[in-house]
Amino acid sequence: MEQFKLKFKEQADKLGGEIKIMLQEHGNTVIGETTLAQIYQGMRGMTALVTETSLLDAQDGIRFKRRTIPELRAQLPKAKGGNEPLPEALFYLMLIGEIPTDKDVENLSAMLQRRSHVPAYVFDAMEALPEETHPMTQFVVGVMALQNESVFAKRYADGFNKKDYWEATLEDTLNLIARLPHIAAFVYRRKYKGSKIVQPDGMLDWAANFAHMLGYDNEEFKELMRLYMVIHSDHEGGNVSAHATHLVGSALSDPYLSYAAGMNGLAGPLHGLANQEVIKWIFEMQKELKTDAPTSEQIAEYVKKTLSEGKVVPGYGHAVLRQTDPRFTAQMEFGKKHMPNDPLVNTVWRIYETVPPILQGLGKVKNPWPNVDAHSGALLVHYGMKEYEYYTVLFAVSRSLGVLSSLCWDRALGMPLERPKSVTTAAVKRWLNKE
Ligand code: NMX
Ligand code: MLT
Repeated sequence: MEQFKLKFKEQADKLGGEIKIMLQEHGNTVIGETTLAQIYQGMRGMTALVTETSLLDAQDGIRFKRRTIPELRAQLPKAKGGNEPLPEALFYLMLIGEIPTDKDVENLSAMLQRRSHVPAYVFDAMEALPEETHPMTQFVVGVMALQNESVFAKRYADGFNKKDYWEATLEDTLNLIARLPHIAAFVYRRKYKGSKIVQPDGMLDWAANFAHMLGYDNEEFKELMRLYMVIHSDHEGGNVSAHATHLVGSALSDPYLSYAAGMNGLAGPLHGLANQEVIKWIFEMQKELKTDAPTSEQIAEYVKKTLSEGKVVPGYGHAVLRQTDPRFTAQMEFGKKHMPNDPLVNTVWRIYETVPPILQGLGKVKNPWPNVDAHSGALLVHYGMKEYEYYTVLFAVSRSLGVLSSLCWDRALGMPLERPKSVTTAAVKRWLNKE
């Protein structure tokens, strides 16, 4: 068995042993209370899940093994000549729990390269869809077609021991992560570039090769992809895509089925699709105001119009965060370094100065600050990727690193079927003696 798998198993056995003892000693400890409002209002603030890969703090943002986004950018290994962290290194950190060496990352990149072949029938399945089909739908159809390759599903059908679930899950995870950039690039090239497919370059790291297959060989764009793939990878377990992947996986649906379920959640406009909504909203504003560089006053008026139409301002607000998302800040830093004078990027920064006080003034928005989606599109447009309907596919490729690592932990720790209790409002009334 590969060293990487053995290392993960060692970590999982250690943690599994600790959890067993913890539950024997403290299994009945009460860690919180649930209010009636919480079960009607999206379970905000209700601790109900265990996710090992990352932890979100309302002020500091996401941490991976206690490391913030700026710390990851400083500490994770980089590509030769690059400054941004390699996503393979973060994947290693989420599974093995330590910062890998350059050699570890090289081995992981090579392992992914070896597993990256996508069978032709997957592309045929995607080609059967009308070209105008949303890129996220085409992408998920590709993932679902690839499910035929699931090692977990085959071994389960043959009847395998539950002690081996983790290994088949990790096997599928590595294969799927290796192949997703090919499926994603195929969607882009098919829909927007007349199906002119770009062959992979086996010498490149995972994110750079993805950029190359998309047709972007600019070194700066490759750096952007490395950063993008790191910062979008995981956001603890309660967000829609992570939670959906975990929930579906708890039925022992294999990683292909579970990941596809999660990505259907990512495709919603309050979640990952917000990144396309942000750019669409800015383009519409520019068109209406007939300027590429709207002033703060013009932006404020446009925001008020958006709100008066009963719409949300995309890219702003968050269910848990209560500060500017450090993933937004990381992208802003990238913009300041590589494109300080880009008019669209400058508009994003002007929106950042303008929107929070307006949302604050509504008195109901719990977090008026920008999230990750407020910035990503403008950086992509700078390098020529204007097809905003495609953006969530990039998010989905990145998110595979987090949600699939989590699924490996779920199976290695023997996590059970998830099945919370639900009630009817009539039952609630009976609790309250109102009926
Ligand atoms: N623009 C206008 N209204 C907002 C916004 C916003 N950006 N954010 C929250 N509100 C409203 C929200 O719709 C709700 O109104 P009502 O009571 O009339 O239904 C009220 O403020 C309270 O909502 P919160 O408790 O602050 O937010 P909640 O936790 O329910 O929702 C989001 C979080 C992220 C769904 C919400 O802030 C939103 O819709 N933002 C815009 C969409 C977006 O950027 N999503 C991307 C999230 C990041 N991601 O990648 O997943
Ligand atoms: C995410 O990255 O998943 C989003 O910020 C949404 C969330 O954390 O709820």
